[in-house]
Amino acid sequence: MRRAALAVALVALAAASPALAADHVVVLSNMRFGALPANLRVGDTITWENRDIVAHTASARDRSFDVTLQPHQARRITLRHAGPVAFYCRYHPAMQGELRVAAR
Ligand SMILES: [Cu+2]
Repeated sequence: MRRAALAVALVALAAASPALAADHVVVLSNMRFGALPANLRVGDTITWENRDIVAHTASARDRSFDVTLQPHQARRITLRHAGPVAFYCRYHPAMQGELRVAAR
């Protein structure tokens, strides 16, 4: 009986241990967002890397993130919420995309 309780406790502990968060990169170049990472999870980070000679932003429509990227600047955000997150560039609204973030 006691051993069963211990086994249950160990399983619960394993389930609560988060897998390591991953770091992802999205490159902005030629006035567009590059390939978007798959398998995003809450707690992961995205580094937005602007390779253009003009400023851009990576702005979530739900306002969960909003970074301004000067030319050749990179900035990192952490994904805080699960679900689809539509985003765009405030300076160039035709630049847009959607992240799909799974719960951890
Ligand atoms: Cu832009």
